[in-house]
Amino acid sequence: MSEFTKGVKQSDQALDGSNLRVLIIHARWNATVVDALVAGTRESLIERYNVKAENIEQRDVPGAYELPFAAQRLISQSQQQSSNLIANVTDTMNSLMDDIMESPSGQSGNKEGEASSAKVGKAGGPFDAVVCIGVLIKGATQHFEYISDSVSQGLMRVGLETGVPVIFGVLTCLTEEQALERAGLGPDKNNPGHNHGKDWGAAAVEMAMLKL
Ligand code: DLZ
Repeated sequence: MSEFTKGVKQSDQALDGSNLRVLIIHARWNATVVDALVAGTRESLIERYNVKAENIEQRDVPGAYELPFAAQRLISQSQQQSSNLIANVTDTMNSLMDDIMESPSGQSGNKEGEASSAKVGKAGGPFDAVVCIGVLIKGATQHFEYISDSVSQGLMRVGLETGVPVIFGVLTCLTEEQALERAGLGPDKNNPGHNHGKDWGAAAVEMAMLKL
């Protein structure tokens, strides 16, 4: 018998996601399967990799086709908000310094700087990784091919263009049964299949922490 086992081998690195901010975007098409995949992703992020629940943002879009656009827009917004916050804090620090330099005792009664610094937390920071989740099931027309192709290319492009890892959490299945099995919802209660969302959570943490 072959020793080959299909699937991803776990990373040898010790991965601690406790300081990461992760965005999950999911489609509303094929919701039963998508919901199970989202749950698998969250479970892996939180329970296996210690990502804090409050550092996971979740958004939904109509269908898988919308995932690349949503990822691009939400990543850009989070990066923009974060630069605005840094600019505000820098301004406040500068005016505090001016205050201190101008005051005869060399002290400032202004507590504004403290308050602003406290706002620079993970809650408002840029996303370290994005997991895009959808389920495409082949129908009688060419829709499946067009959407699968656009979504896979689009998500890769968003990741490369923004510098934020975008995880391809899109199942492209020929049948509903295939989709259910890949979300751990197969008909065999003893072996319902592997929930791929768990691998996507792991991939998000590993790619967010990628460094030399
Ligand atoms: C139109 C369509 C079809 C036929 N199939 C799916 C599918 O299996 N999974 C999915 O996530 N979305 C599907 N959609 C919707 C498109 O992704 C998209 O939402 C619409 O074409 C509007 O742009």
